[in-house]
Parts: sequence; C-alpha cells; structure tokens
Amino acid sequence: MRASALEHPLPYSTSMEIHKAEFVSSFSKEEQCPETGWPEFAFTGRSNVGKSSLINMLTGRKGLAKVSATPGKTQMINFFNINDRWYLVDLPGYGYAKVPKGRQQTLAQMVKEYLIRRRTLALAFMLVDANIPPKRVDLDFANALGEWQVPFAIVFTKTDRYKKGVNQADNIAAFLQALSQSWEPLPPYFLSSTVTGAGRSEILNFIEKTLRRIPHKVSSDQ
Ligand SMILES: Nc1nc2c(ncn2[C@@H]2O[C@H](COP(=O)(O)OP(=O)(O)O)[C@@H](O)[C@H]2O)c(=O)[nH]1
Ligand SMILES: [Mg+2]
Repeated sequence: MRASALEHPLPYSTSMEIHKAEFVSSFSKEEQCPETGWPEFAFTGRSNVGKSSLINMLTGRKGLAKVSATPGKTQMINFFNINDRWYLVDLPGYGYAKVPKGRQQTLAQMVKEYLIRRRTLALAFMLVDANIPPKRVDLDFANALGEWQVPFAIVFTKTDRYKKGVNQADNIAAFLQALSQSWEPLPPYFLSSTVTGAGRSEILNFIEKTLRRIPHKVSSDQ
C-alpha cells in the first residue's frame, strides 16, 4: 500500500490530528491488558454493527482493525495505540447466534470484566445499527453499562444505507425514547457512516473533549 493511502483519506475536518494509529496486541482477559496509564475508549455493540469499521474510519487507516463479512470474528480485546497518548479498544460483539452459546457467555464475561475493572477506561462507545428498530439485547446492554457505572456514548451506525421501508430517523427516535425510560439525561449520541465519513469529526472532537476532562499521565517517559 502506498504511504499516502495510510494518511487521512477522508476530507472531514477535526482539530484532533491522528498522526499515529498502531495495533498493539490482542488480549483474552482484562488482567492481561497492558498497564499503559493512558486513557482508553472502547467500542461495544452487537456483532457486525460496525465496530471495527468505525475504528478504521476514525483513524483514517483502512486495514487497522479487521472488518469481516462473517459476524462474530473479533473474539479478543484488541488494543490500538493512538498518538502514544490514548487507546482505542475493539471489543468482541454480542448477540451473534452462530457463535456457540458457551463461547458467547465467555465473550460476554470477557467484555463485562474489561468494562467493570479497567481503571483506564475513559468511555465506551455503544454502537447501534440505525437501520433496525430497537432490539432488546441492545437496550439491555445499555442498561448494563449504567449498572456497571461505565460512562458511555451511543453511535448509530450505517446511516448511508438506504432500504425501502427502513426509517432510520424513526429507529433512532424509538431507541432514544426507550432509553429515556431509564436515563435522564440521555447519553451523548452520534450518527455515523464509514462510507461517507459522517460522524468522524464529531466523534473525534468528543474524544478530544473527554480527554481534556479526565486526569491522565502527561508524559510517556516511564
Ligand atoms: N454501508 C455500511 N456498511 C458498514 C458500515 N460500517 C460497517 N459496515 C459493514 O458491516 C459489516 C460489519 O462491519 P464490522 O466493522 O466488521 O463490524 P463489527 O463486527 O461490529 O466489528 C462489514 O461488512 C462492513 O463493511 C457503514 O457505516 N455503512
Ligand atoms: Mg469487529
């Protein structure tokens, strides 16, 4: 691949410059994750909702996180070093029926333990497909995040898709309406498309704002 293809292919502007985005490693347990001291932003959501694609879109590196046509492929906690100052973490998805039940439970436990125990977790993005009406499994997961006291924001994905009979605005409104039964105020939310780049600058600006708000290391010397 030409070096220029690794730079920002998307023309959307943000004050957040990503000059480094590098896969670190995959881990199967929270205890194995590295003690970097830098803040982490984790991506959660149903299998195939677009977690890995969003990581690639945000970083402007197409092949950074593995995107798969087969759901249920990411079965590890994947760490990406951004600018030597923060991390993006790609988590296994939930709700994919073709992954055997026992394995699903193991993955759910892995995700839960990471989210509950990880002291350097700044925020979780919970991804929801804008093209489908609210699903119980997603609403339950949002409520679990609350129970675990994990700060989170929602990203409604695949907004570029057009299908007759699908009303994204209605789906999003219905999801937020369902959440408002247990949340006041609602968590921040974004609309994204990895095809058009929609949502990129908003999400990066939000990450930047979050980074400025939380205490963290000021040097990577030790
Ligand atoms: N049209 C469209 N397809 C998307 C978008 N994001 C992801 N996809 C597709 O959805 C599938 C699953 O994406 P992936 O990132 O692997 O989902 P993950 O399992 O949540 O990591 C792939 O075929 C992607 O190309 C999007 O914004 N728009
Ligand atoms: Mg993935």
